[in-house]
Amino acid sequence: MNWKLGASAIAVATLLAGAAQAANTDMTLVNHTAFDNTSGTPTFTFDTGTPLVSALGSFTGGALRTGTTGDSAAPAGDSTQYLSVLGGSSATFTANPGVEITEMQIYIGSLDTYNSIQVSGFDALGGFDLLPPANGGQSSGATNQWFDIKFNTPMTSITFSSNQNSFEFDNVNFITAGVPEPGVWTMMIAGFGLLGMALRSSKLATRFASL
Ligand SMILES: [Ca+2]
Ligand SMILES: [Ca+2]
Repeated sequence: MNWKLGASAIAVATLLAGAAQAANTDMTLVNHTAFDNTSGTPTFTFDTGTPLVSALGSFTGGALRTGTTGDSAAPAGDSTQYLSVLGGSSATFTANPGVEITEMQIYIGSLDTYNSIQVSGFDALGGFDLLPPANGGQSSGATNQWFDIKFNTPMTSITFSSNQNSFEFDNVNFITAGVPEPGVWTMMIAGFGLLGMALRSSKLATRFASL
C-alpha cells in the first residue's frame, strides 16, 4: 500500500491488519466519504439502458439493477439504477481513442474483499485496498463509500471484477487532463483579446511615430 490516504487511521488499520499488500504507486486515493458524495453530473449514472456510452468511452459487462435483488444490493441510499458485477464476471470501461482519464470518482456499495479494480497496466486494487474492513455491509457508511481516485499516469481502460455476488457501484465520474474549465477558456480568450489590443496599439504608436 502506498496510497496517500486522507485519513491516516485507515493506513494504520491496514498496517495493523498485517495485510501483505503489493505496493500501489499507480493511484492515489484523494478523498473518500461515507455514503454518496457525488456532485454535478457524473459520466455514468447507469439510469438508462444499455449500451452504456458517453463522450469519454463506454462500459461493457455488468448487470443493471435497481433496488436490492436476489444477486445485488443497492448502494446505501441509492434508489436509482446502478451497475452490478455479479460473481465470476467483470465490467470494463474503455476510453475512446485519444481520451486519457486522470481521475475517477465512484460510489461503491457494500464493498467486499472479493471486489477488485484493475486499471490496465496498473497494480490490481482489491476491496480491502480501498477501505478495510470490506465486509459487504449494505447500510454502513464504512462499506458504502464515495471514492475520488487519481491515476498517476492517465489510464485508458479499467475493469471491475468480483469473485462472488456482487460488486455494486453507481455515479462513476471520469475526469480527463488538458481540457481547461469554461472559466479558464474565458480568461484565455480575454487574455488573447488584450494581447491583440496591445499589439494593435503598439503598431499604431509605431506608425504614428514614423509619420
Ligand atoms: Ca444511478
Ligand atoms: Ca457488494
